[in-house]
Amino acid sequence: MADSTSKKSFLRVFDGEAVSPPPIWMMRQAGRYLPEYRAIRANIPSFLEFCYSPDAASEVTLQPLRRYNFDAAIVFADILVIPDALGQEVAFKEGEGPVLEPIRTLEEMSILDVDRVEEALTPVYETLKILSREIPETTSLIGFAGAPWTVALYMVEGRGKTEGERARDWAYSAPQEFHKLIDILVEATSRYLIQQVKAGAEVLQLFDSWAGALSVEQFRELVIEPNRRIVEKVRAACPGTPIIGFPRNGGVLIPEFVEKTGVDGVSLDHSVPLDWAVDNISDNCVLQGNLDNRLLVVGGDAMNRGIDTILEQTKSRPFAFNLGHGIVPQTPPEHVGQAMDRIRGLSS
Ligand code: 1CP
Repeated sequence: MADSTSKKSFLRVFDGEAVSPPPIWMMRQAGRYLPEYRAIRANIPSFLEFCYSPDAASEVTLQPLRRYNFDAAIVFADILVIPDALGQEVAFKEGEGPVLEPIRTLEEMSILDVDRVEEALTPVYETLKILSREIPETTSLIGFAGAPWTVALYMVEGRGKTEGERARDWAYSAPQEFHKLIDILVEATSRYLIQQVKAGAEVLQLFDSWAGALSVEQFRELVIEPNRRIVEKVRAACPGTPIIGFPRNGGVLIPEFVEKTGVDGVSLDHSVPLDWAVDNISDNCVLQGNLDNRLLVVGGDAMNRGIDTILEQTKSRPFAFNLGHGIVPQTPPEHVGQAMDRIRGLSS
């Protein structure tokens, strides 16, 4: 008979267990800091095509697992596959990041077709199926999507490196119009996540990377409520699949986010004091985070101190180790291995 320790450690935290050492994965654990990623990326000119190539996408998902033995793998894809699947023009330009044909009126919104999404994203489900067969049996498989506000920001602005000013203005000046866009995204994202679970995703994460750009009122309306609706829809179809929210830079509104959305876990950015999170976020919610990604660039004593503080502050709670935001390309790969050893108590 299976005892609790035979279950994957990342899944055990969602059963309420304070696993020690905690399970570890890192946002953007696949990516440009790894030379073996850059080698594959160099052969595929279009980033979206890369996301839609199950062999290449599964290979780069596996690369960091071979080096570091993470407890979870996150499927290689991007949050902007949703606007692409809805019919918006999306491209990734070298040195510039994502570029989209902006949607700023109801008429421009009318090109979006929710009914295309599930089928258009079949390659991502294929990647998940390959990964379910190929990841080690102790490793959990994570599926993901961007949360509606964060995806809408890129759809409206047409590019990254903004604070979502146009999107926020639109949401204030014509809330009914903006809510139409959010409704489309709630539906498309829910269907996409449900298909990911059917293809083998064991845990889901919703990235709301730009949650912290909003006022309190807009945070409730554009972050909490859409995340809540997605959790409700996905849970109805896939009961038992843990869902992690990531309202990045949500600050003091994070406990309210957890309570109202009903997420099973919350990923915390590096500005959140973990002792405060332990005291203020419901015990039923797994905490995840929140090492500053700059500490992985710097390494050494500063990194070790950051790790030790996190472990100390979370030892009584079901917790998964992660960063406050994704690994940056300048990160020396050996620092990631040193961090893993430190977290697992394999170095002094
Ligand atoms: O040139 C390259 O190789 C492209 C770099 C890259 C990568 C590796 C992009 C472009 N996306 C990804 C993969 C990716 N994106 C993953 C894969 C799995 C993993 O973590 O290993 C995930 C989960 C994402 C999610 C994502 N994409 C988010 C949410 C998380 C976050 O970082 O805040 C966001 C905001 C994006 C948009 C995006 N995609 C790529 C870039 C450069 C950006 C950011 C654009 C910007 O705002 O400047």
